[in-house]
Amino acid sequence: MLLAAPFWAAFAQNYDESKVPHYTLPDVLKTASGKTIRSEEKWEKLRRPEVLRLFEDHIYGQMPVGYDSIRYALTEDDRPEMDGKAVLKQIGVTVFRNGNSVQINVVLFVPTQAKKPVPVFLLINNRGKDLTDPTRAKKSEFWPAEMVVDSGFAIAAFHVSDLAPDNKDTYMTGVLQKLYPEQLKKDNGMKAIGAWAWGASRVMDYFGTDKDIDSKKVIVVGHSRGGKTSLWAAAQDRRFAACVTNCSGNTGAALARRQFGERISRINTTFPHWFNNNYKKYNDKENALPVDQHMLIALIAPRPVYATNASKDLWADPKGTFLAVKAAEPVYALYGVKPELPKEMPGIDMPVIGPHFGYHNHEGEHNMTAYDWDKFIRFAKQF
Ligand code: GTR
Repeated sequence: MLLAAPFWAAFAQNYDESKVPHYTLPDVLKTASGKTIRSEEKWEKLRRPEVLRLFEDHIYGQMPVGYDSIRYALTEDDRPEMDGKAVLKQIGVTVFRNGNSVQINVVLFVPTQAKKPVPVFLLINNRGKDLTDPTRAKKSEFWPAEMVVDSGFAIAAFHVSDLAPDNKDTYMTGVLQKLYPEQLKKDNGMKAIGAWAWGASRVMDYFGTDKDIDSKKVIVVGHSRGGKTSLWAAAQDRRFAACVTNCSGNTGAALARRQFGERISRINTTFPHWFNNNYKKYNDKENALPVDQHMLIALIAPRPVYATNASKDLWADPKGTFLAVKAAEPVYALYGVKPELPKEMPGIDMPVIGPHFGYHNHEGEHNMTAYDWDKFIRFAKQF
């Protein structure tokens, strides 16, 4: 008798390097019409827009441009915090379109002593709101505001739930239904991750108006699903000066074709509200994708990118992440950026820090910690 495969068989993950299938990455430098790109100019004019469109159409969805107006209002008066080392600003960024609005709540600490305008780290917070507690009653390594302020940077955060709830049944109740309902009707329309990245760009709009902040030095940071979002935000919005993608794994910084750890079929089943409808076509068909994740990193070129992993987080495929960053190097080379990462993946806790590429695989579990932030700060100090 033939037994039907158990339901979890489709989700069985491979953690065995020897079982990684042979694969060929799509050539980031070859256009759809077969031209090989050899210059920065041709990349920007021909290939970059093409690659961006492929990611929109097949994975993250369209990034809507345009709204009727935007308003920035303090939700609390600015006040000194951290024993006077920082000023706390809390800003409501309200975006209006067709009579509806969405408010993004931004928490921002600006170091008092630093010369203004200051560079800023912006965290896309996908975890508990209390991790970015403005009162500092609760402190966390996930967003170590004191440490970042002490190193002379401002630090900001917003929570993804202001844009789209991280829930398959309610994700559409934020930006999507209120501002861009047409996106919900399209197979290449954005969903939650697109909406979160859109939100990061609206906070970027705000930074452009804040005299304390150097809006040319905004580093967008995300962990895991937030790290998938920080990459997408930096890829499509070139105002972000640099990107940190922490343990972002599948459909983040890790190569899909390795089929190691989490796979597209699994992510699309558990989180059907993250990526567009078209992406579902690639369940168990990684090789049919016209892109792989090295091309997402390439879209950020020549801006610096720091990718991390945790040694016990095989789900997020540390090696596939390193290889994706490596495979983006040819596009950076068009801008005159020499390879900075070694040929082989560096060992555990052997960070390689910039100036254009950062990578480390930290001993431990899937998380973002003070260890990681310490490296991000060192990375950011180089540019
Ligand atoms: C997991 C998911 C990963 C990653 C992670 C997280 O359940 O499979 O892709 O996004 O959640 O965000 O912590």
